[in-house]
Amino acid sequence: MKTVEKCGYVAIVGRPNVGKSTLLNDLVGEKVSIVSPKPQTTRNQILGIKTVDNVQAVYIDTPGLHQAEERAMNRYMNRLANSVIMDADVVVFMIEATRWYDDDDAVLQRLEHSKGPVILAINKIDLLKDKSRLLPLISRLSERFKFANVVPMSAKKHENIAELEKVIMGFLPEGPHFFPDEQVTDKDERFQIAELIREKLIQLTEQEIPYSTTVVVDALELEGNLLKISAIIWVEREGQKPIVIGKDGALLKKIGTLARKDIEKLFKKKVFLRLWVKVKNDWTNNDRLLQGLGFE
Ligand SMILES: Nc1nc2c(ncn2[C@@H]2O[C@H](COP(=O)(O)OP(=O)(O)O)[C@@H](O)[C@H]2O)c(=O)[nH]1
Ligand SMILES: [Mg+2]
Repeated sequence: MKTVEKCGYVAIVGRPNVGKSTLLNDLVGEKVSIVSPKPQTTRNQILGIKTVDNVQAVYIDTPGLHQAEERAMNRYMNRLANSVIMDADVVVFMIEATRWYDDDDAVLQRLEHSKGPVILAINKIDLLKDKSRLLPLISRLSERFKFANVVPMSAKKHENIAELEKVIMGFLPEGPHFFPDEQVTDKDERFQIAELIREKLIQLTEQEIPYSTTVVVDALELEGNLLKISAIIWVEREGQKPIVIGKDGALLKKIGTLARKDIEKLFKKKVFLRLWVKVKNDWTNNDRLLQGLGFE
């Protein structure tokens, strides 16, 4: 007898910085979504695919929902997160065990629009000294929404992830797999490379720089086992250029070295990486330019 195939979309939603991308990477076992302590690291919708025997979960890592909508970039990210909540077969609503913000409330309110079951994932329990504090939190939130299940966990410390995965898999509908069983993400090489560079950029710069830069791979060539890459870091203003480059090019060099190591690890190839810094005026506030850079 043939076993029944199951497959479905699982939206991971929550405010910025709660740990969504960390969870996605942990679930699929590869760095498909970049991570940093700064909010708004994830800008695009990224799929992480995990197939276990006859069951395929297609996780959707969304840019965090947040309230400030002035910039075209933020509006775009909120729209994305909204439609994902409505369309997913299962929603994982992620919060932090130790904090509650207005942005968490904003996401909670949108859960009413979900068509599938919503699982409450309480992340970062490694930071919670007194675990008994979880109980009042769970009962307070359960009064506000009928969660299908509640799973306290730590994405970073890999605690209770298997339990969360089991719960999710149990809710997936019957149906054929959407992707080949060995595939782990929907993004192509250029995107993954640009993201790894952007991760280092975000981690190594301060203030507005992480939010006002984007990265585009403009050349990619494989020569034997050597991957030759040329990428452009776009900044918003002329004055940001020397900041990204650093004294005697030191910062740009560091970004390049760290990114190269991650790219080598991901593709299991030797990498030659050249980085350029260029100015594109006010790209985060320009809808047409965003489209040109692949934010559709
Ligand atoms: N202590 C702790 N930190 C975590 C945990 N999960 C994620 N983080 C950290 O929280 C920050 C934001 O994570 P990220 O996955 O980028 O959040 P996102 O904005 O929701 O995608 C990063 O510095 C992570 O290392 C966790 O379980 N425990
Ligand atoms: Mg993220």
